[in-house]
Amino acid sequence: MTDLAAVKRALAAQRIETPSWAFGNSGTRFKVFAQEGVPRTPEEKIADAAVVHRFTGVAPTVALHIPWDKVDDYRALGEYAKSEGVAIGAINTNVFQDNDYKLGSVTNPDAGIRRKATDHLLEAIDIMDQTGSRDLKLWFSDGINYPGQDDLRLRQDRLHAALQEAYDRLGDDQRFLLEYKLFEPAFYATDIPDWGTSYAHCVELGEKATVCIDTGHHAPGTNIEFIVAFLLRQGKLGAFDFNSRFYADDDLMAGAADPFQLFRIMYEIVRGGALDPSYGINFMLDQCHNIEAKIPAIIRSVLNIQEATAKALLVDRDALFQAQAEGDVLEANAVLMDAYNTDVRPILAEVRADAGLDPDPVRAYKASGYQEKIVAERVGGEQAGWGA
Ligand code: LRH
Ligand code: MN
Ligand code: MN
Repeated sequence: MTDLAAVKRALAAQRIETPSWAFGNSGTRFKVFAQEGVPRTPEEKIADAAVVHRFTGVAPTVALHIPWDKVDDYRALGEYAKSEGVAIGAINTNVFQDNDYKLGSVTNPDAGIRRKATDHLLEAIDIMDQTGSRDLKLWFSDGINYPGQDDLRLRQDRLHAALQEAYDRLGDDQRFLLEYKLFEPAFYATDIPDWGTSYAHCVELGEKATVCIDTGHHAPGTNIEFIVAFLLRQGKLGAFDFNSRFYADDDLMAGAADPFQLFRIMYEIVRGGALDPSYGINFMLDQCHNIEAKIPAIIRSVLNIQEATAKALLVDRDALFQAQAEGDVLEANAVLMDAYNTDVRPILAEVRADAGLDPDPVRAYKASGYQEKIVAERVGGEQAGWGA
């Protein structure tokens, strides 16, 4: 039997981090459909993130992407976030939009360009010192398009050297989230293509280096919950970038394409005792809303993750373990599916009501007048960075 009060407590304690870039205009390489009222400054992105937190109660931090969110005074930006009721979360590096990085950033054959890229990582850690951020999220677009273009093994050596230098600069309470991605923009070989490569570099670096799983960064059909279970067992899972995909790195709303997969992932999190913020996993969103309104799409993503989590918490684990131990294949599967097929929206509505929130955050946002206010006040929104 599941303890409903414990389920509600776990849901109330859950935390999800929103990405600053998801509030701005973004698009595909074909077209950016600009929307009215999108943020023009990092402050306005933070203000929108604060609105998501106000309506959901579980999104108190917002990740920044540098230089998309470059400001003169990061301490002041942190203070501003605080005044809005949120805090600055992970700092994301960007070594993928400069002409110098055509042949790679930290794995570039040119030592001068590697220096420039590594300096950016160090600069990001300086920013973390000012914002009080714990997490530095690293994703490298580095790779090659043709066999023979560069030496696969040397590129790993260069990657390690840059990571080690940045790792040595981390403060006591800071850590790496090392993200991987199968392909794009490199098409033949990516330098960190999968969790195994990221994991191996993290092990080589030490305990402050952990893997970040972006759910859109795998080959179709990859069993992501297996990766979650494996990394948790090794103590090397640091974060998620949640989003949905139908084809490649689609960056759609979390839980939109495959809510069952999200449930299976969250079940492994619950099973591993890793849901509570004290465990240290950063549950982030990494999405781009190309045709849908930004703030309600992010609220919807938060709700989808909450629903997957609620279902995972409802799994009768005693019954599941018993069926597994008895080799009762059908019963074990049925126990899991019972939880998945439960309508958890009433439980979440209660959790919100208990926290003094509207049980329906999307509806409450629409009724709040905030969208009309930003459309009226903000003229000439900026692009999130993609395609900028
Ligand atoms: C790369 C990625 C990475 C970047 C973000 C904007 O595809 O997932 O996390 O920082 O997109
Ligand atoms: Mn990502
Ligand atoms: Mn991505």
